[in-house]
Amino acid sequence: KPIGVIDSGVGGLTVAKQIIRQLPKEDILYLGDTARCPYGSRPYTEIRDFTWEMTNFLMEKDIKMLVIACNTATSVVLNEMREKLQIPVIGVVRPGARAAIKLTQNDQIGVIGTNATINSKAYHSALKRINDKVIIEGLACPEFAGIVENGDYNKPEIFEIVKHTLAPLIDSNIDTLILGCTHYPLLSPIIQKVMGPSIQLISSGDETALEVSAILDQQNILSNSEITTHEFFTTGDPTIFSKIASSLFQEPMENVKY
Ligand code: DGN
Repeated sequence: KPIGVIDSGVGGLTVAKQIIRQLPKEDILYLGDTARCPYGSRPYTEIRDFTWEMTNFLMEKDIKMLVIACNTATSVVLNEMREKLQIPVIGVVRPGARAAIKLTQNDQIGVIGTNATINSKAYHSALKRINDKVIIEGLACPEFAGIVENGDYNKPEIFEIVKHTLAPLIDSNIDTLILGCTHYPLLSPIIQKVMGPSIQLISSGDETALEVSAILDQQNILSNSEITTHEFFTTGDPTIFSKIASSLFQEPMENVKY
């Protein structure tokens, strides 16, 4: 049975990539709700309903585990999904928080994400639960996910938008910055340039994949298959989705289904 991965769009591909890298014998079923992305500035009830719709689509395809590869959806519905679903469910917030705590030297951590993620204080709670002395600077960057979904984020004006948005963090004392939206790793060269080389950027993909592996192992449902399938579905335009996926995976991804 496959591992299900959902996101509001292409952002969760940054997590799927790490799962595929760390668990090459697993089948993956990915769904991105590109048609309704971004989720980040929508009311919680809508984020909740949309996330359930995506989940039900994958549940009908009989997944063995669900990865909510979207910080916004994780912040709003992770607990509810865990209660209601009979399969293991993980989000990306706790893994991201754990990775940041491992790396910070001065216990001052920045978090960027959508309005919903930042307002939910999900990272705040996750970080404080691990280390209550940590100082957290949260900043919503509502424009970033849309920039990524449009696919051409290498235009010069994007650099200016990123610089302007991150200005409040540039002069802060953080030494680590959590990319608290799975779309943002696609902007990481630009974010790194804006923040400077001394700031460590954290994407939750790696740590999330580690957690997926640990849970499958614990439940004894790791796959051993030599032949795997990775299927990608989008509710939006498969052409743009394939273009972004191909550049991220550095291989042609033509089997994106609508
Ligand atoms: N990729 C999603 C996240 O991690 O929060 C959100 C993108 C969006 O819908 N704005």
